[in-house]
Amino acid sequence: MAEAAFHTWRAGPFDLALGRPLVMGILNVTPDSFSDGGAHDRIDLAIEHARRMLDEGADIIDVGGESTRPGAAEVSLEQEIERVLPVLSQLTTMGVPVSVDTRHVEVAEACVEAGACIINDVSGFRDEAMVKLAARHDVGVVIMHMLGEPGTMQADPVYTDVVAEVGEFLDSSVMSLTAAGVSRQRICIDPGIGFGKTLEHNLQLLRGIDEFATRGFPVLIGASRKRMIGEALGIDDPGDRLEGSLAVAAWSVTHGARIIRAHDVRETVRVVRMTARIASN
Ligand code: HH2
Repeated sequence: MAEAAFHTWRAGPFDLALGRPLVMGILNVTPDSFSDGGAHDRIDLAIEHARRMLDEGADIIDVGGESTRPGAAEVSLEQEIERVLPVLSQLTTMGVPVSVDTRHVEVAEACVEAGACIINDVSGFRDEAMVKLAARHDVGVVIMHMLGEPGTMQADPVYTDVVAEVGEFLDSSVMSLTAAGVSRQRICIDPGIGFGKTLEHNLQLLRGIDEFATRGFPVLIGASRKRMIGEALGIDDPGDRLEGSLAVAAWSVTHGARIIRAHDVRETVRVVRMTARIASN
């Protein structure tokens, strides 16, 4: 197992220990996310689900109000804020690390002001305003790679060397964040499984995790229930992709990933803890 260069990931008031892999529980407060759309789009249901994930061992709750699957409905900024803010505010008062999954600076800003300790930006801090926001606050950041935009990203994605190209993108985002004043201890990188990638690209990225990990930042992998698993195993129903998701989680932590973003927290926590235990020789 590759060594994490940092022992902790700094995220606002939290120093998240990276001695064991962390699990980020997914809380989509959307009507149309690809696997759990509509399941938690009422505040009470969302909080109940977050509590369940925390009981099951989630280290971070990732709240998102916009589905980024291709074909998802457009959401206005006001709508996205209306969806995430009440849930996120309530969770932050519980003293748990909460990240906001958004590519919109206005949403990120409202959530950081309400206590979100991580900005999880699936567009990888391409927006200078998002970089400046991160620099103004002491939050953790997840830089994720996405090819193009959600609506069109799966239309024939092409790379010459996907691991190298995704790595170059992440490096350049790291540079703009650190140049703006974000300390390296606050940065986490994510190759963006399924974001403008074919099945083969996703497999290559998973084979390349060690290479991302050698950059010295914690690596996050989010493959939970994704289409790549459906394609690899011939399973259409995202709810039936648990075993494939767990296989990716075990592979990822073995190869140096430190954070796994997951829908099925109980099972994922058990798998990553067991895998890490075997590796901790
Ligand atoms: N994947 C999704 C959303 N946010 N963030 C990071 N850092 N990494 C990921 O791989 C990632 C992410 C997409 O999955 P999901 O939230 O389950 O679906 P949807 O976009 O349909 O809401």
